[in-house]
Amino acid sequence: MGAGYKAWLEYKRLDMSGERHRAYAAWLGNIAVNGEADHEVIASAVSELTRGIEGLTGAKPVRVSPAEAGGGCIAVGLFGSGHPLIDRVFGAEERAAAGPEGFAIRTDADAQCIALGAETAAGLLYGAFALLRLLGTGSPLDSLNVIENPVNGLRMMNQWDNIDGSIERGYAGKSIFYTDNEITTDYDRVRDYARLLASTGINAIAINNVNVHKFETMFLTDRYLPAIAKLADIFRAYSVKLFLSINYASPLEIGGLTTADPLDPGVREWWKRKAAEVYAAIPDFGGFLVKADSENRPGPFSYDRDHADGSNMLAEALLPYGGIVIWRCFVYNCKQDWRDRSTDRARAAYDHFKPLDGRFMDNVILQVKNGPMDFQVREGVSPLFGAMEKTNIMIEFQITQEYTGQQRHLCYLVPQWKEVLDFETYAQGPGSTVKRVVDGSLYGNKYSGFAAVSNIGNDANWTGHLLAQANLYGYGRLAWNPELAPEQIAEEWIRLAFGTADEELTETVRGMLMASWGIYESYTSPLGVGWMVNPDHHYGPNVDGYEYSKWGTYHFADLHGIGVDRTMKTGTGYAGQYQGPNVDMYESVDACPDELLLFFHHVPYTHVLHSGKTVIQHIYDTHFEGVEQAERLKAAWEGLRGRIDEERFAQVADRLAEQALHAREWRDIINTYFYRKSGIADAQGRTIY
Ligand code: GCV
Repeated sequence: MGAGYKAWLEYKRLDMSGERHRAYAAWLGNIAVNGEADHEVIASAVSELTRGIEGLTGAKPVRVSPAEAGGGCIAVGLFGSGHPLIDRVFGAEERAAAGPEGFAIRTDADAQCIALGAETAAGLLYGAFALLRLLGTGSPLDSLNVIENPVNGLRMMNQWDNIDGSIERGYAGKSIFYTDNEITTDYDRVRDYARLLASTGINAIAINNVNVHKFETMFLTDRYLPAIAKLADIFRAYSVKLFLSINYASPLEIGGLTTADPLDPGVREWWKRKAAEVYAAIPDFGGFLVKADSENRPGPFSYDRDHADGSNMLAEALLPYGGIVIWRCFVYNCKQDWRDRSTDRARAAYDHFKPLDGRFMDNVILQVKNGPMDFQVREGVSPLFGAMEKTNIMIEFQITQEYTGQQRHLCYLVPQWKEVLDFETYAQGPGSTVKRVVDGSLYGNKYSGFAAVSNIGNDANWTGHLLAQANLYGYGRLAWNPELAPEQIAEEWIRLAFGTADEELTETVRGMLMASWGIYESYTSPLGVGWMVNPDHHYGPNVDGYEYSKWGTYHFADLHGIGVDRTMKTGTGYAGQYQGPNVDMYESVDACPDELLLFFHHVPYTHVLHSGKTVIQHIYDTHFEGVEQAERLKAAWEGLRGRIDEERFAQVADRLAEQALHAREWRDIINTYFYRKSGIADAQGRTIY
């Protein structure tokens, strides 16, 4: 097991000589459970508590029955299951307050226990991890009184793993799920991943890439289903439901049919039979995740049908088993002519899906990327959020850092996600934030929630860049509760990963994480315009890399100016897809926030920003500053030498050194490009090549 493998479940020994931690001992000697602890999810909770407490305190708690508990214990039990301590501690009100996946934790001096109660086994598991988080971050135990429920129903992870062991946009090694066209039998690693996910509250996972190729199409057959069922068994013990990405053309490719037309009775029958087979192998199977008519994947368009027809057909097949269809809205023309200025990729998802509102079955959820383009360091928020009153919507984030430094650069993304979630859509007047669309409360949806593309692989520390673990951790925490502050999430991760006691370390790393998104943005593509990366692999600067391509990703820089005119008056009209005051804000070059100026407007280089700087000077300044800040990240980490074990220290030091060097490359290519285009010199006379 390499350094960083345990991630935030490190359970590093607390300094037990301090008063607070000495007081822990009074509570943690026994775990009192009744017979229900044989339930596999409750067993996971108890085993994690045992493992965690042993690591943190050095003393392994003993599992006892409630009758044997004596003075001082953790009592773990379901409400109403006859556990005397749980019955005694939690009254009707608390029981009612902790919903299906929620939990209650209370220290009760009279009952001499810390009681952890829940309505369901999943709730107990989340409560166990919450209690361990409290211990690991040094909270006092003598007056705990916590009731928590997840805000979002679905809290999902999307793996873009392929059966050959590769991972699309994976930056942390190979897949932990597949090798050489077979499903892994390294169940320990999968179990440890399930533990990491469950510890942050994740409750669903799609285990294969949304681009479903030849062999993955066969996941729905006997060739793979039994092995997939074994993975489902592992995740089930951590209350994580398994989903599969499916190939829309499966009836053709593995079914021997001549069509995949969603209205063809034979096709519908085929999917029903498939659903029956999948549920026979995995009775609690979650459902299908579908990328259709997107980036050359097959879909209903081939048959002149729309996305409601396509998704409803699958939903009908899954309905008898309680399964759901998660249908992605990343649908756009990827064979655009760059000469055509009227087509705007940013418009595409809204244009395709908004007219279908009200036509989707109840067990269909549309999965919408946070922005209308593709996980850029900065882009607008997708205007689809709030636009579909009668449709279940979930949000898709990208934890893997495809466009944000590929886990070679530090980029803590929680602040970005938080900004998106807090975005005001005005769909139902003020207060209609994105987070209320995706938690289902704005329109009272049956299904809703979060999905994100995972950033893990088989690297020893899971994420390649050790500090990128904070994104994985933070995603789960935010899906559980979008009100959490990015600083708090960062601090939790640091204390859990490195140990709670070192304040200087905590402060330094928190500062690095919090500054990192801004730093990355400052030396890469400016003012929301996006891209400027090398084609295909998307790493490193290439200003015109996507300028004359078919992908719809342009900046339109010439000698006069730069930016995409997305206004209604003179541009693509995209600004009009927003609602309420957002329309005017984005339509107006004066009201548009600086950071999105070039996303919405084409302006001269001499245009003056709200900051008082011209666009060109902003580009130069941010790129020079960004490199200095990247150097400072490196220096800040260097200051922690000796406070962290050598291996983990070195892992991060290497990446930060690479980042600082690579930031120069970005700076010089971007600055030189715009100097050559505009002919305008840097006001500070710094070197531009
Ligand atoms: C899985 C972008 C990525 C692709 C990805 C796609 C998607 O285009 O570059 O790798 O495909 O998004 O989200 O479907």
